[in-house]
Amino acid sequence: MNTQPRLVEVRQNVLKQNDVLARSLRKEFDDADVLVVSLVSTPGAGKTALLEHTLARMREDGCRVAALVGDLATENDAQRLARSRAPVRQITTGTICHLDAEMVRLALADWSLAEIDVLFIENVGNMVCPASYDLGERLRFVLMSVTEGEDKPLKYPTIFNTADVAVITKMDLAAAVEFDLALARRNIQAVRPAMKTIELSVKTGAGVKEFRALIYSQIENRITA
Ligand SMILES: Nc1nc2c(ncn2[C@@H]2O[C@H](COP(=O)(O)OP(=O)(O)OP(=O)(O)O)[C@@H](O)[C@H]2O)c(=O)[nH]1
Ligand SMILES: [Mg+2]
Repeated sequence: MNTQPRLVEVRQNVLKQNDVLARSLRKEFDDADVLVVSLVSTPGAGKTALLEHTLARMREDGCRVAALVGDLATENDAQRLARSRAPVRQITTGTICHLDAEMVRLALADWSLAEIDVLFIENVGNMVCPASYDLGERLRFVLMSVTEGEDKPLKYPTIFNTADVAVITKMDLAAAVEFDLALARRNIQAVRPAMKTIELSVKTGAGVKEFRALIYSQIENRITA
């Protein structure tokens, strides 16, 4: 007996259901003027470190930021982000390797969107599963760190194709690991021609201003649109 077609059908239905919910979430976010920004990467590429820095700086600028953060287990990342005093909520997924739109909806159920300007969503550390799940975000960043090598875009093209901007992190370590920045850029462009790329380090602060500026430019676009 061949069960393959049925499995494929069930998976397609789950994905379709997620898309419908993500679409309605996106409308809700737009109606409430909340810019939703998601971050995807392999485990440990520096998503939380970048958010720790960004939440603190954006709050200083008077921007009302909040964050959801997904991990299989622990509240560690939420605890790190909560130090910024922004509203933060951890989503623990158990065995699931990605966030989905329903998890986002549930996590936000008792939050007032009227009190948020920018909502960050840190996905579970994984470059494969999150690529298939729309979370209703307007801006998706894919992060790759210099310590992972230059070939990640070639190995995980789907996440680069579903993201809006690529971020190369831990640039302060680039020389130590002989990271070839030109090659990494070429690999990103090979998968996704003209993809915007930012290089940064939260340790030195290089590039983090550009990251924030990109987010602010999205808010301005919404105001002038
Ligand atoms: N040298 C250096 N280390 C960094 C930088 N950014 C993050 N790190 C370190 O990398 C490690 C992982 O950083 P996290 O921010 O926890 O990474 P993450 O992507 O949130 O990890 P998961 O949530 O587990 O997927 C920590 O030890 C950070 O201090 C950076 O710019 N430079
Ligand atoms: Mg993290």
